[in-house]
Amino acid sequence: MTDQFHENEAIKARSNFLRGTLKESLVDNLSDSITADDVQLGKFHGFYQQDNRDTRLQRQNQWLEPDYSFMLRARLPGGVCTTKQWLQINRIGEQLAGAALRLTTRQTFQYHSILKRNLKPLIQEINNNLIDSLGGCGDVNRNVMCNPNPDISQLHSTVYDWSRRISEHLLPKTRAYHELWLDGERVDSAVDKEPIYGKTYLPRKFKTAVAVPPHNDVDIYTNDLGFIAIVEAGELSGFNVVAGGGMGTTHGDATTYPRLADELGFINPEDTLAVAEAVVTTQRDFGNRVSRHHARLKYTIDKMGLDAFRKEVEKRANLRFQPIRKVVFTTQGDRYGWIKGTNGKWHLTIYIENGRIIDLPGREMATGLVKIARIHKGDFRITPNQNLIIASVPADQKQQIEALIETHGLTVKNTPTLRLNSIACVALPTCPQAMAEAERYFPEFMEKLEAVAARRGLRDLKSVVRMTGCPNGCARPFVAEIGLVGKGPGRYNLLLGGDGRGLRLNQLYRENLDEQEILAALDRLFHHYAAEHEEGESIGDFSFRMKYAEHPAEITKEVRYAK
Ligand code: SRM
Ligand code: SF4
Repeated sequence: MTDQFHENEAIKARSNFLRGTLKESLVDNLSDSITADDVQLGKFHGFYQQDNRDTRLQRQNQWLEPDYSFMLRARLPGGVCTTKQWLQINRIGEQLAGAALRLTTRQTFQYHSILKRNLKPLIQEINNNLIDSLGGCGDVNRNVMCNPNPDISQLHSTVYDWSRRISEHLLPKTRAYHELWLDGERVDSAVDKEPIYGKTYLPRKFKTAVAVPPHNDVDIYTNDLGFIAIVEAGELSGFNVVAGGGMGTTHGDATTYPRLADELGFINPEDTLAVAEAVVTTQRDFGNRVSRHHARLKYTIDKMGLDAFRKEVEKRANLRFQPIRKVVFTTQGDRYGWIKGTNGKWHLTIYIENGRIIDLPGREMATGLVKIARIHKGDFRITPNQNLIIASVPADQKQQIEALIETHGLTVKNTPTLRLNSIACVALPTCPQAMAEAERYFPEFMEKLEAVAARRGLRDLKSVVRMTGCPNGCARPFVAEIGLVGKGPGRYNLLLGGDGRGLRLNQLYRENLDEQEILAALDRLFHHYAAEHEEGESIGDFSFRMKYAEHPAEITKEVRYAK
């Protein structure tokens, strides 16, 4: 290992396949934290060390160590869990985590505010319920997303099976996870090996998703690797493979950018794992291990050139990509309400504000879902937009579930349309990267935005609105029709022009705006849209057609829409 590599490369190399000193760190009673190296290694086991940012300064002034705790992210391919698992996931959270369960934008769940001493019991408990957290985070393939598509359920099970198989295939093979958390037998490092990743794993995180057109709820083009299901005569005939998507950027650094994935070609289903492995190992060998800001696959592809990258993958997978098949995506968010599946079972998508499973006045998400899980005979599916599908409900149980939905206020009837397609990332107080609020502020912001829309006669406006506390882009704001990206406390960059299908990046409209400025800018846009949009034109397409991002100053000064 030369000095020029990023220090994380040395941490991985000397970690003995992700063991580091995690065992010692966990039993060190002098601090609620773990060592800096172990913080990096913990991610591969699914957890992050965090501290409460609300109390950080106060504790610093009192010479106290930060209020440390841990966040654990589970691996849940395709977001599918049984109702039995759901009940256990809740119980474990109540007993061992200090904050409400959180559904994520990648179809899994997170526990926040776990004390160091509770980390191991919590990991053991979720494993007892057949869920693990291996590769939930870290420089490996993360939770594999899959379109939950309840209305074509026969195909869903085939496609879901592929997402599960990809996830299993790309899991780290080290025994460290079993040894450290599940008290598995210690394995000699000489026999531990990583056939796909090697000793230093990947240069950076890696994300894979599987989509079933016409729904792009997984935002397939924002993933490092995407498989788009091609369906012929109701059967899966293969996948269009896309690679090199990613959202993360750094404010003020033009060498970092959001990027949509490029098309590699079509493959037959039996080649799926070989192609996934070939893309991963190409990234392993060609990715940037010096600068983590430039280490994602999107930069590797831009550096190599798409043709060279495709050839390398073909060589490693021992195949030739076939010409890409035509696909049409029509939607980006979730579809709410009851949908009847082809097997006669019913599926209900419910809105979970910011993915936080919490009881609010008139909206008891935690209690209601536990009651449903106790009687429901099908499963639950977490969507890529932090929502939940109560899936495979037999017709004779629909009424009973509907009654619980009504009693606990889980119906979408009273939720404004604009809110149904909007998401915010976690941000403060747990996220160390947050520059501005997101989840905690978003409901208040949306209420104000909904009032602005209503004033312009757009009460039923449908638009993909996404807010993040920083430009890492955890709520995929760069493919939103209206994106708000945290710049500093109370300040956001406003981006416009996504197409509502996840096929076009939006563009920066104006920078560093406070709430009043954002609402005023969007008021002008809404007014302009209400007066001049074409039949069926979305607000994202409208602002793109009107070239808002290219002329922010002129449009802002536009008198016609100023009042
Ligand atoms: Fe994320 C880092 C939360 C989806 C891009 N993300 C983080 C951390 C772990 C902060 C940190 O570095 O310590 C956040 C923890 C906050 C907390 O307290 O929980 C965090 N990311 C989340 C979640 C929970 C947001 C949510 O509201 O649901 C999502 C968990 C997904 C999952 O289940 O695996 C989440 N993160 C995403 C997505 C969306 C996606 O993958 O579809 C992105 C953009 C796509 C991409 O990766 O390009 C995303 N997160 C990042 C980045 C920027 C990566 C980059 O290439 O620059 C970081 C920072 C980093 O990796 O250094 C980050
Ligand atoms: Fe944290 Fe930034 Fe991700 Fe939001 S976008 S969760 S603030 S890293």
